[in-house]
Amino acid sequence: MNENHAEKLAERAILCGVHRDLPDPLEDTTDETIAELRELAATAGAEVAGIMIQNKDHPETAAYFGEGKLEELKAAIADTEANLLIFDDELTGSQIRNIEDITGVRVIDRSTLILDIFASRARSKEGKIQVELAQLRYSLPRLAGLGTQLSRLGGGIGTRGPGETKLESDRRHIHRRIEALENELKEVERHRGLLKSRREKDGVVTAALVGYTNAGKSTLMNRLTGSDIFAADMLFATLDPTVRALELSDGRNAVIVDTVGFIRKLPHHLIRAFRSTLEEAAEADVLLHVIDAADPEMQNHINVADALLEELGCKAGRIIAVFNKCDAAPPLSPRPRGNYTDFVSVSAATGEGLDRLMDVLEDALPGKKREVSLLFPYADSGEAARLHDTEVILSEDYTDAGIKMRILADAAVYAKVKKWEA
Ligand SMILES: Nc1nc2c(ncn2[C@@H]2O[C@H](COP(=O)(O)OP(=O)(O)OP(=O)(O)O)[C@@H](O)[C@H]2O)c(=O)[nH]1
Ligand SMILES: [Mg+2]
Repeated sequence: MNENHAEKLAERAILCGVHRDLPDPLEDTTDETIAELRELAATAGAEVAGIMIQNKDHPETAAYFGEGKLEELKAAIADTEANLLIFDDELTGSQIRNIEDITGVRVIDRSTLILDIFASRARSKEGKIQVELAQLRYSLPRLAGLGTQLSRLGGGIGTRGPGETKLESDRRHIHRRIEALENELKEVERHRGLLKSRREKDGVVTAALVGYTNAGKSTLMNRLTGSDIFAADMLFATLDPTVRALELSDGRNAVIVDTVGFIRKLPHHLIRAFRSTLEEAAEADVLLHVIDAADPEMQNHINVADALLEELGCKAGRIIAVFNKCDAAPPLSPRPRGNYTDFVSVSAATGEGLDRLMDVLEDALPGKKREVSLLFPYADSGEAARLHDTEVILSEDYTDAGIKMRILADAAVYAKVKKWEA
């Protein structure tokens, strides 16, 4: 395909939303969700040709906008040569069909767009199954409206996934496919469960990075573990959970999990499909909730992440708020509201604050070992020798008074050797 051809095919989108007149102006986040929709569109490769907002309590049942607004929309499409409409709220099948009939332009909604981005990002078998499941469950109640889209082949937004397998409008076929995918997913989850219980048995402690998309989770993970995970200024750069070994100063075995980012209005089919992946993160011993402190929307992002973690039944003992990008952020005052026990300011980019983050994290992870000085009289030298088999010995001296030792001990070991503490 030559460049001109590609240019002609490029998606030119008009973003559409409803501005609700809410009593509390702070609750009205239309501007922000539209700004985010713009970023989502860009991430999916569409050019934004215009924005159309109607002031209204609720979208209309028939075609989302009222009649007058639809006329305006048609004029805007003609003016801008837009070939795609992206709606900020989930549409029903009949809304999609009606708007497409009226405007003659393809219609998708925020959820389809997010699912589409996820489809292009999924690399692992599990990720691919999860995204396809979410797409199928999303399309089922909308088959009437999506009929033309599902049969459409091609690389455009909203056409990846089920469309490529030509599912057409056969509901039974989709139900069968959903069932098959669910079974496959169970098998993959079982395997992951085995790996997880193996880690538990080996006494490996886990920390998980969670937080709004683009907060800097992967950048931080790379910094802390010296690895090379894809990090980029785009939404949902990470989709598949990645586990890396994390070195702790007391030699405990630890891993850190990087995971998919959160976003406002995350399609609930997607949450359902990704539940087990997200729950694995939520079940870590400690959560690092990474927050982009340089984003003016910081407080809203914290609220969205907290709500999602609650919905996932987050079981982590400790949540540490990691205010990232402090190199580019104003000072944190007042202290942001949120569900966290400790907080640290860092810059994953410059490395500032990372030593303190590691200190706080090491304290929060279970089984923290600390240095203990011991003195064993020679009569107890058998006890001293036994420590060599299981513990980290920092130094050992044979003195007149007995064997002097410095060891790293967790709480259980400390209880056993306390009586020889020097
Ligand atoms: N200025 C600054 N930029 C940062 C910092 N940390 C990360 N970034 C940038 O923020 C953007 C997003 O970083 P990622 O690490 O991909 O963010 P993420 O949270 O993994 O995002 P998703 O995987 O999409 O959920 C990238 O462009 C990073 O370079 C920081 O401390 N300071
Ligand atoms: Mg990432």
